[in-house]
Amino acid sequence: MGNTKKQNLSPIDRKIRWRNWLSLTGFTLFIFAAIFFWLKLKNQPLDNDIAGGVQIPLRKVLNANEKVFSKTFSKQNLAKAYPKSAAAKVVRLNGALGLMTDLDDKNWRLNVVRAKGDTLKLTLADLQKLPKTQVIFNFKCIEGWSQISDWAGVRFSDFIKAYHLDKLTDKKYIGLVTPDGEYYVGIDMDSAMQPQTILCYEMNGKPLPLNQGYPLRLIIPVKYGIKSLKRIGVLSFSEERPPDYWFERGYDYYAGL
Ligand SMILES: Nc1nc2c(c(=O)[nH]1)N[C@H]1C(S)=C(S)[C@@H](COP(=O)(O)O)O[C@H]1N2
Ligand SMILES: [Mo]
Repeated sequence: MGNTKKQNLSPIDRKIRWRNWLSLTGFTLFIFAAIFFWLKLKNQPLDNDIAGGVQIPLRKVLNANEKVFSKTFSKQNLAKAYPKSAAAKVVRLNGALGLMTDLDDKNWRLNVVRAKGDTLKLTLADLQKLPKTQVIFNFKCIEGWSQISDWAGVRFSDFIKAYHLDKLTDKKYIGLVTPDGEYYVGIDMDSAMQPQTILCYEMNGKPLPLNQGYPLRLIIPVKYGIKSLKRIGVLSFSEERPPDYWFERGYDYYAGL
């Protein structure tokens, strides 16, 4: 009987049967292969150096992913760098809030508030002993001008490491204030720790001019100029947004580019 059935099959029916057989076999093979690879992966050694270790082949994939994402993140977050030849010789000047009183050069210190009643007092020489980083970028003011300029100082993140302030970077913000308290800004920690943010003491390879922030200013290329506070007196760390001069006057707190 079966024979007659087979003979009676039309070419179309045969094709359907053949296809059914093929897909069923293919699917079975796929399941076996999946089980095989899963068992193989399960028996791979763990990367035991970390808590909640995963199999080494999986870790390799995770590492590759991480590389891609950290690269795209930091690229997005990096201000364009320029060659020295592009930097202005005559650097624009803007804003003198907090610079109106005479600077007491001898007694100036960078006051780093580690906790209430615990303030680290640093001289300019202390900061100059740390590795120097040069930053040449397009400085942008919210008033509408921009200019490529050349600055140097110690990376904020290098300064943090050198003075063992790492724990304080768990806080959300840093606050900067001029010695007279007239100008003040708040900056989110991620931007402060970005590798182009410097505690700056040089412009075009020379000490900062008085009106551009001598002895120490912030240079933060991922923000508008308002955040690059000149003549830093006090640096503090906080979970809440520190007061910000231009935020109080209606500008965006973040002031990112
Ligand atoms: N102490 C202080 N820092 C300041 C300002 C200010 O008025 N006082 N103005 C800000 C603004 S709006 C800009 S654009 C830059 C200008 O820096 P420059 O004078 O070196 O060009 O400084 C910023 N830092
Ligand atoms: Mo500005």
